[in-house]
Amino acid sequence: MQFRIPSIKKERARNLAIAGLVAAAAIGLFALTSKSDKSLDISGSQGGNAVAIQITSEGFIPATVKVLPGSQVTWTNSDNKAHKVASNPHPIHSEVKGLESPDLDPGASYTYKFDQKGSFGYHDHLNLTRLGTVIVE
Ligand SMILES: [Cu+2]
Repeated sequence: MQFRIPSIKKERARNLAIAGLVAAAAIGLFALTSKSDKSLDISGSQGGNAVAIQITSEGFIPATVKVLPGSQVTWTNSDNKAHKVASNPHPIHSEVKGLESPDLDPGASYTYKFDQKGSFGYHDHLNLTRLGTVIVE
C-alpha cells in the first residue's frame, strides 16, 4: 500500500504540470491575439482594400496607416470646418501624384487608391501642422 501514495503524488504532480502548461499556452495565445488586435488598430479597417481615416480638430486619426498595395484609403471630415488632404511636400504636392482632395466640407470624404509600395507623407493643406503617413507594403 505504501508505494501507491508516492505514485498518486507523482501523478498529481504531473497533472499539475500539464495544467500549468495548458494555462501558459492559453496566456501565450491570448497575448498573441491581443497583439494582432493592436496592430489592427494601427491599420484601421485593414481588409486589404479599404481603410478609413477621420479628419478631426485634433488631426488625422489614425495619423499612420499601413495598407496593402491597391488599397483604397478614405478620409472623412469629422470636424466642423473644412479640411484638404494633400500629398507632401507642401505646396506642390508632388510626392504622390494625384493625392490632393478638393476642400472637404464637414461630413465630406475623399478616397485615394495606393498602388505603389512605399511610405507616403501627406498633410492638411488648410492646416499645415496636421500630418499623416500612409505606408504601403
Ligand atoms: Cu499643401
